[in-house]
Amino acid sequence: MSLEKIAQKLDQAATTGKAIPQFSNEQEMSVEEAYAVQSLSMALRRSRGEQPVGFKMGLTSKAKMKQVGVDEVIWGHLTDAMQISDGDELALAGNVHPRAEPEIAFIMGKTLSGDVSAAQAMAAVEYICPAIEIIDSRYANFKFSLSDVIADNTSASKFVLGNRYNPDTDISNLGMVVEVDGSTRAVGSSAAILGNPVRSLIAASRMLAKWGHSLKEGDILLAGAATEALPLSPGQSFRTMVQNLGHVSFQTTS
Ligand code: OOG
Ligand code: MG
Repeated sequence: MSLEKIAQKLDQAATTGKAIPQFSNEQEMSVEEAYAVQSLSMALRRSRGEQPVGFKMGLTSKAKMKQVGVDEVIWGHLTDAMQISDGDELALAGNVHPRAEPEIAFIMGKTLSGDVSAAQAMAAVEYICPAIEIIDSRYANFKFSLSDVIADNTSASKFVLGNRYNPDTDISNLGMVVEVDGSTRAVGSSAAILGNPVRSLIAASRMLAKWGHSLKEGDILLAGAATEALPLSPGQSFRTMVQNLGHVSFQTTS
């Protein structure tokens, strides 16, 4: 199957909510080819009017790597159509098998590209926010190889940002709690994200440059989940609290 055809199949699965078999069962796909598919599927989203708003890092914590059985850091694209407002409702119809996970987001104030130090990375950040990512693998049973998940835009579906905070807040080891309908369902620390979420920002700068992208003023970067993702069902209230950064939430409907 051509890379263009793979991008179309993934796009169709994402727009219809119907799972497809993972491509790695049928054919070899290199990481380079997988990022090319990701880029082709972004072109399809852009042709429908979606605007890029930044990037996401994935599999930056051991909990996430273990949950999906892939142990390499990956990145994907975010668009305006993926963002929902803090406290909003999210209809689950049209999704395959959505899950949600607690994250921290960076909002860039300046361009950041290539190999950078932690100080350079943080100097380019305008705000940090507590965040939730809603992921939805387009592959049956949420099963995929490294190349499969990259081609699938790293399972990106939706995201929610909480209030913006000044980046001089120390984010290296903040407690993170996930509540579903008021009950604690997962607990972690921002230190689970590559030891410090700043390392995810540094990795993004380096990895994006390799593929001809950079973080620009106003771009959002999701640093990756600190705990495993939790499956969603209709009628839930999903909330993440990050120590010193308040909370962010959304409600599911059918
Ligand atoms: C891949 C996306 C991983 C994260 O925060 O680790 C990710 C997946 O789990 O389906 O977004
Ligand atoms: Mg994520």
